[in-house]
Amino acid sequence: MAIIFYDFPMAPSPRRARILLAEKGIPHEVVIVDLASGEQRGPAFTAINPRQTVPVLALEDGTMLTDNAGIAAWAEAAFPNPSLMGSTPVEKAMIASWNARIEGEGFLAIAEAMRNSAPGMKGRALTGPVDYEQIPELAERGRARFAAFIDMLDARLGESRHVAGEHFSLADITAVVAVDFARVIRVKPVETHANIARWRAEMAQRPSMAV
Ligand SMILES: N[C@@H](CCC(=O)N[C@@H](CS)C(=O)NCC(=O)O)C(=O)O
Repeated sequence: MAIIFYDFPMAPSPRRARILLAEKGIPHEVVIVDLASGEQRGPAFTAINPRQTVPVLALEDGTMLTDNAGIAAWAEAAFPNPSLMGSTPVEKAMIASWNARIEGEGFLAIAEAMRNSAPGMKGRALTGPVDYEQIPELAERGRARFAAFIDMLDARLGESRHVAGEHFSLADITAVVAVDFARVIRVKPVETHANIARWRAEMAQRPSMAV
């Protein structure tokens, strides 16, 4: 039985896992879950992931990895080369720290801004089986948080070649997806922040970034 990757090409979270799988060269089959038509909320996919989100990676032994955190931890342990989560104790710590920060301050800020304002997300301000109403103030706060995040990331990339240090890592993958995802709130950091533009152009050289 092959490893199966449950994906949706337009969505940012599965893109993170897609890039990771490509960087590590992990063979897998792809099943598209159509988020546009709500397939993630139907009984078939809910049986696979009760949280009703992608990405999911179904391993050969039947284990379901139902988020990026689990997929990255498994991939790094099962396919250690190339290492994307650090080799030394300090590298591992820096990458974990930057990855969490990009998720919390970057990714979630965009999601907060988008899901609390888009008409199509009415009643769906959070992912998952429970419906939550939009809170317009959270959309506003998300935009402000993302602006502060981008200034911080640009300053960081002014002092460091990659997000978490000298080497390419999982933190760069998360940051690329967050920076690109900002288009949904009509923000283009590569046009306003020179260090992000330099780093994003370098990232574009990696074939994985096109998947
Ligand atoms: N923490 C999860 C988040 C996954 C997530 O939010 N995925 C979104 C797509 S980007 C989703 O499945 N949304 C379904 C929905 O909106 O109902 C991860 O990174 O693995």
